[in-house]
Amino acid sequence: MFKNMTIFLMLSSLFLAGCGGDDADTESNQKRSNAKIVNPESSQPEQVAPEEKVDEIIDAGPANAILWEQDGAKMALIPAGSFDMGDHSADEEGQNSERPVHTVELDAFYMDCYEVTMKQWKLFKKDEVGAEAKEASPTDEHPIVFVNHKEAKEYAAWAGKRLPTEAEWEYAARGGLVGKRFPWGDEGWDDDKVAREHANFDGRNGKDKWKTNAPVGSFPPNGYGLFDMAGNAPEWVADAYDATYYSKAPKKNPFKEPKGQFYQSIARGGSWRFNTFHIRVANRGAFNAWAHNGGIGLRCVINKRKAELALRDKKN
Ligand SMILES: [Ca+2]
Ligand SMILES: [Ca+2]
Repeated sequence: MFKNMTIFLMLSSLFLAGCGGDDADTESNQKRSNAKIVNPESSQPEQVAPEEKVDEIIDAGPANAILWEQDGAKMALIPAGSFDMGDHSADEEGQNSERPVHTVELDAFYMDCYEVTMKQWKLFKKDEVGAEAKEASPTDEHPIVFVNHKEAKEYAAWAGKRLPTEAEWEYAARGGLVGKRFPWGDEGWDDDKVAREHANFDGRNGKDKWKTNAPVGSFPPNGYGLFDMAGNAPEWVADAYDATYYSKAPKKNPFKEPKGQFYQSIARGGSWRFNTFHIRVANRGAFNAWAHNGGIGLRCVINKRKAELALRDKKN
């Protein structure tokens, strides 16, 4: 109990310090806080004493995270930084569109720890889930799939968030590893036994028991506390697809803005329907933005500063 309280006080200070100087680290401010710090690696919130519940601090792990009230999503902090985007393999195993490898700099953001679930989608659109989605995702804990790009953006806007840029998605999926093939490392390419310990993709074996989607979070998270960045639901990103974008993208916060209605966007992370080639972190899947037949889902992000301002506004 004493230990829990100590951890809670330390984390309250940490989080509130990031919200600006007018959030003095006082007990009253903490009690009005809407910030919820959670451990993205723990599937169940830790049992906490009543006085700690008042402050809505649940738990904390190595990655700072918040609970986003509108859709109840746990979101992990992805720190500002730079990374090398694209296919790093010496023998160019990926597609031409994944090269050249280029350095990208990104601002900090929060990302949903899990793919958006059927349960969350139903909060947004009551009873509007298609038959194909229900078949691929039989319970509320499975990811929503078979949404088009417009619907994915509408969900993100409803939740007060946005889709990640393609660069943000890949940076987050790498989980702090440098130049690796998958979110967990390089292993699992020649023999997919290792990959099955980490991801749900085509076929079943080992920890991968699913023919279609698995409930979100059925495999270990990556280094940033994000689940299912390889496999399970493929995930829409915000950008329009451009096969040559990597040779001309700006270094800082790159984003290829879609124009009009009939553009192609990109799904990342591969899926339950495809093999290990598609669950590589560098893999880019181009899909018609208006189509539902890609079996694609989503997860959302929000800029760090924006999230902190939103949480502070709720307090006032
Ligand atoms: Ca499978
Ligand atoms: Ca996924």
